Amino acid sequence: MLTVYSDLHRLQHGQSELMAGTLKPCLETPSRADMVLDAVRRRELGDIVHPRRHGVEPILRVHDAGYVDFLQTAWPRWLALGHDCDALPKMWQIRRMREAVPEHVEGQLCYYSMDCGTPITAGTWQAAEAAADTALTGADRLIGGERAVFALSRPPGHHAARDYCGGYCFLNNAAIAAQALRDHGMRKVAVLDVDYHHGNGTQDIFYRRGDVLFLSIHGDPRTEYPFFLGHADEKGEGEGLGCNFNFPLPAGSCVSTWFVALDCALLQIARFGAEALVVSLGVDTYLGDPIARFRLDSPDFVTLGARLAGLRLPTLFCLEGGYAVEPLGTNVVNVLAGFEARL
Ligand code: OKP
Ligand code: ZN
Repeated sequence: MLTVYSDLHRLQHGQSELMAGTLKPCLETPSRADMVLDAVRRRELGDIVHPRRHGVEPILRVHDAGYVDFLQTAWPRWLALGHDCDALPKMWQIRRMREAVPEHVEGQLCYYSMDCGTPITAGTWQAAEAAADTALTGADRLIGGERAVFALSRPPGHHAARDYCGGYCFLNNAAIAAQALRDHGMRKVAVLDVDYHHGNGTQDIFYRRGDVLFLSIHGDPRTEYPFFLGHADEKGEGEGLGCNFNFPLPAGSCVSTWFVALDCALLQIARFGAEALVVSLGVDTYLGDPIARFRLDSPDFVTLGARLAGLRLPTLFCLEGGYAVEPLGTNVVNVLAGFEARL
């Protein structure tokens, strides 16, 4: 399988995220991509290519122009305030407050963020743009006839919505790629999110769309991050009604429960008549993950890959979460190898 990778991911290296009342070192680190790239090489998955630059147009197909402008300008504007540390928001527009974009960068940081775990740093825009280019190059290859491509995208993307960042995500790589597949002639595209956390950003982007099916298997938001989206009764709206499927599972769910949900999701993808599949590939479903509570073991990821291959669709894998850094490469490449074994 072809891998798309850019070293520019290193430009996103935040110092800290707010966790349990204190600032802790960021869990979403450059070493994550190093581990995955290392495993791709060790297991001889296939060629590794650099992304092609696509510019801002395909990003603006799914993201709000004001939000993109904010991401591009936030760092110099933050520095101009005299700060010498990463930019993190500290308040939110909550119920009954005004939904208007503030003028000051500090207000905009709050307006355009979903949490305080997603620091904007000097290189955030460049890294996020490179991650989007990585997914877009993967989409190009699928259009060109490739059966499957791995976009080793970092920072991840699935929590980034039309106009906000959060959950370590800035640009929604999987959504940008799914839209590019649509724009290049794929009539129906499915996005399947297997990360432990609900893909609220991807759901937000496609919620009113009938041409992109979104499905997510994740820890039940009644107890798990991101709390405010990902419930089973979110079915889509308007044209998109019936094109959104959430499979929330209790924290601590066992492997067989997880695979039952996967089978339900795969059935819906087949029924929808998708012409291509984008997988938001988070492996924080791993039993050793520090911030998630499912129990998949490393060999289960091979099974996951094989099941996905059973759909017989052109498939783009976009890297999302997974914070047990040592086994991260093995778990990710297990999915890809399991997929190839069935092709
Ligand atoms: C990103 B992805 C737990 C803090 C959780 C946010 C989690 C973001 C997950 N103490 N903070 O979906 O893997
Ligand atoms: Zn996650």
